Amino acid sequence: MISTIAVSKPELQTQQLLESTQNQARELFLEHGALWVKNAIPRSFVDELAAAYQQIYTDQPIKKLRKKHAVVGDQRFMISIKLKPPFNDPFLYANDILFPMVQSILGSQCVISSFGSVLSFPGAQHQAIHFDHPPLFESPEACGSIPPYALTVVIPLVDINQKTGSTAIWEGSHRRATARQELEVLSETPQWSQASVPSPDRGDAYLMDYRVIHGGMANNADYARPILYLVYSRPWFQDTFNFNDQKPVRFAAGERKNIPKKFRHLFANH
Ligand SMILES: O=C(O)CCC(=O)C(=O)O
Repeated sequence: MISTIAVSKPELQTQQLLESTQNQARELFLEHGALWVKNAIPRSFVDELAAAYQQIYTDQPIKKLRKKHAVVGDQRFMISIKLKPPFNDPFLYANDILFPMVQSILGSQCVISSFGSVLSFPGAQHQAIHFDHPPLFESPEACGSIPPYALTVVIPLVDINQKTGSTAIWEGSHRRATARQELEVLSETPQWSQASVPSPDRGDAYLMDYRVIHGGMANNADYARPILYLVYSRPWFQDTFNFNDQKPVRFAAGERKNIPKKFRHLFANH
């Protein structure tokens, strides 16, 4: 993957990005529509999230998951996370490393559009290649030239490798006026080898512009591949495309009040 950045040990320890790292991250993201951020979150925290996720979601009978959650591919589910510990934590949704990067891209007024996960079970086939949202405007030139309006931060809960499959990303497609035709061709004849493929370890994250062409790859491992995602957007954007049956953000009873006051605006649309 071309667009990659590593958070240094001192940055991770002090939980503060150097201005130069933040600027570099922003430039890379704007150009490529994606960014693989190495060492973004302490692994011990990711392992805590992974253990909770497994118990609450992965270990459920597949029949139950199919009934309650969106099916987004063969043996692949999109599950809105029920916000309660350890998920209801500013360290996750307003992370000191990742959130300033997001704000530098979407503006300081950005909000959380959705908070969920994609769970691919062993044997899941490649997903259909897609945009996360249909183009906002009729004009392809306009769509490619506006600044980002929404982006997804993906936090893998297992190490991602060739076996587990990753998310294949067509870097730069968010800005191409020809992206719609490109997607049509890829939908008929997928060319997975042309895509950029991050292989993040636990603790890494990757960001994707809502306009970038991408698709989840097959899971050929013998264990599930859960990834958490946080979609941030400019405050005016409402994702009516992905969420009609399930809520984009789900609070467990009594949990909303545990959001620190200074972060409540992030949940203003929910
Ligand atoms: O499974 C993945 O890697 C990506 C899933 C995805 O892009 C989606 O469901 O929109």
